[in-house]
Amino acid sequence: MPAAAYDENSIVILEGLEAVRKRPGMYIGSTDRKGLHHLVWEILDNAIDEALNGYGDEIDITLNADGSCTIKDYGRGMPVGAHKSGKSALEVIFTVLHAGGKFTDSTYKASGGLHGVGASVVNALSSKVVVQVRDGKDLYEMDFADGGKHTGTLKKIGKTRETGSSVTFWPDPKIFKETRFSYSVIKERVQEDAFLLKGLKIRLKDDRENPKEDEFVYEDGLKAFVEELDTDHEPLTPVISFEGENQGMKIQVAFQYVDTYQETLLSFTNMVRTRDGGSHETGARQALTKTMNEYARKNGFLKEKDKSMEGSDIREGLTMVLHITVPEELLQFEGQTKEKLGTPQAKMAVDQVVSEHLRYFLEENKDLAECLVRKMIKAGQARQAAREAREKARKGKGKNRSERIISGKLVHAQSKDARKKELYLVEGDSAGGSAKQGRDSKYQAILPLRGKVLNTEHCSLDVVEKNEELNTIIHTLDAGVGSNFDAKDSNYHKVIIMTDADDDGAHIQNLLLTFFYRFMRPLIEEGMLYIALPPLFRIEKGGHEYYLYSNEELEAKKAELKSGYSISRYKGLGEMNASQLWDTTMNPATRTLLRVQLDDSRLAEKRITSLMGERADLRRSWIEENVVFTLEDDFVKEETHA
Ligand code: 28G
Repeated sequence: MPAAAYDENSIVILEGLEAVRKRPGMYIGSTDRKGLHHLVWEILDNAIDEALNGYGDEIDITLNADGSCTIKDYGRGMPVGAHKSGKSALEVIFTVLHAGGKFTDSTYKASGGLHGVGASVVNALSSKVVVQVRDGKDLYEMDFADGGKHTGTLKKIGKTRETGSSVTFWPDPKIFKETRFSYSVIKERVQEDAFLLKGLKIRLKDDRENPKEDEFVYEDGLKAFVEELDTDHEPLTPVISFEGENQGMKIQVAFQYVDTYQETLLSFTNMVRTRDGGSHETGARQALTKTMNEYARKNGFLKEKDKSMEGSDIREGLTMVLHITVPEELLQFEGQTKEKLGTPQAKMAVDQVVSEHLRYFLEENKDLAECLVRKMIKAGQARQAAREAREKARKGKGKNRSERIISGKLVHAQSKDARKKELYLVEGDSAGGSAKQGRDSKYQAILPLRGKVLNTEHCSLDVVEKNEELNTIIHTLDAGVGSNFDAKDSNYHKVIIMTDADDDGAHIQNLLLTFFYRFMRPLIEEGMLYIALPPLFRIEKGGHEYYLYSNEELEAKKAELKSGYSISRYKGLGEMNASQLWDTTMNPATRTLLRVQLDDSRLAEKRITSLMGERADLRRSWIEENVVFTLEDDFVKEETHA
């Protein structure tokens, strides 16, 4: 090939990678923590693709002490032979921007075999990349530096009997706000991948300050996934699993009923989690409702005059994992984060597969089917009874409905507009007093919490209702509890937990979160639960005062003020007077609230169950971990507040 043509080519390539550096968000979504981990997913996807194609069934991921990440597969090894352009396929993979490599386009995962997409993006956003290829004979190495601006040569550096590829990359600190990989974030994803790809063994190793290792391999796939989700609950049925094909889509389902009233449905499309559900989930729910009702009628559990069972009754206690593989040409995602499957055909396809297999299963397991139907009918009756009781109680109430039930503890807000009203749950009476004086009495109500909040992890609803503290919260919101809770009915559309910024405060937060998570989950799902952030320090200089909310902020302010200041550290809310508390923590114009989010209900559930249980030592470490975790993963700042 003439030199000129080659040069022209390489200019195009450089421009390509430069484009990624100019607008990283286009390719990896963002340059924060999430974007950083996107680099891992890009390389990992390629390794998984090779395994999906049938080459190699193990993958190693290592977080190295020097801050890089290595991913190793045992596939065929990226092709090292010269391409007609003069470059090896390997070099092309790392330097040519693939057209389908845009962030929004994860469709390649469906096709299997479209290798190397994303590797060039990782190269563009890394300060260094080292690639090794093993072909069963020789060990090759090639490296890249500075976002692909420097390309080394492909060298043989040793002998090997293994085959496969490995990629080590150092995320570029000039691009990323944060370059430290999170072991737990990667672990969660990798475990999910292992569940979805039966028999694939993934080893994860942390070689940094705090070395650890995990290995995931599940011969039972989705069935094992459901078992893992349900480890802390009593099963009412075995895990039922099946798969089928419909209109070119492959559908895999596993589910089980356990002894809770919650519903857990995790769905995936082409191995990617669809957090916001979509047409495949709709199809599964539809099939379940239709088939169970059909069975109940046909077998006389529902008489002609009886109303059909509602979907929510049928799904009480259900844990289900659903995985659909959709061909590229049908694939469409919706919603802001593109985590909702839009493909209309998926609804019907899933409905048909689930209905058919479920119908068959029920016929083959009549005793079990009868137990399930009776349980579902009972759930419906309970829902109906609770609804009626609530309605009756409401009719009996005057205009100020909450006043009549609650003890003297609640400090009311004047407004009748629930959408504008906020309920502060405040640790301790003295802070409660300051909050009462400092608040906006029109919209802010105060409920001081005395003593310890009950750990509700292993509590049934009736125990919760007998607990004075929690019962007061339930009646103050007046929106029901458990499966009867309806966030729309809440007397307050913001519930704000306000505790001291210490271990005890964190503990109380956790106990309240456990309660809300288990008994009023829609409050969290609707984004109505918050945590107030009181300041940790106050600095005073020349009559000005500044409130600082973290050690970093404190250091920055100290540096700015240079000298002549005095610092006081707040140990608790009680140390602030009413006006300080208003200024720092309660004034909607200036405060910082953390909105409680279910980052991943599966994880949240497990964390609460396994760590808030009997063992005090575990509970302790959970609290410590959660303080950090809280800020990074589960919470976001309140966007705006009028
Ligand atoms: C370690 C982390 C990430 C990979 C392979 C294997 C092949 C390959 C990769 O080929 C070019 C395009 C389609 C053939 C394919 C090897 C065929 C024969 C491969 C990875 C050439 C890409 N021998 N393993 N790419 N194909 N692993 N792991 O990226 O036509 S990428």
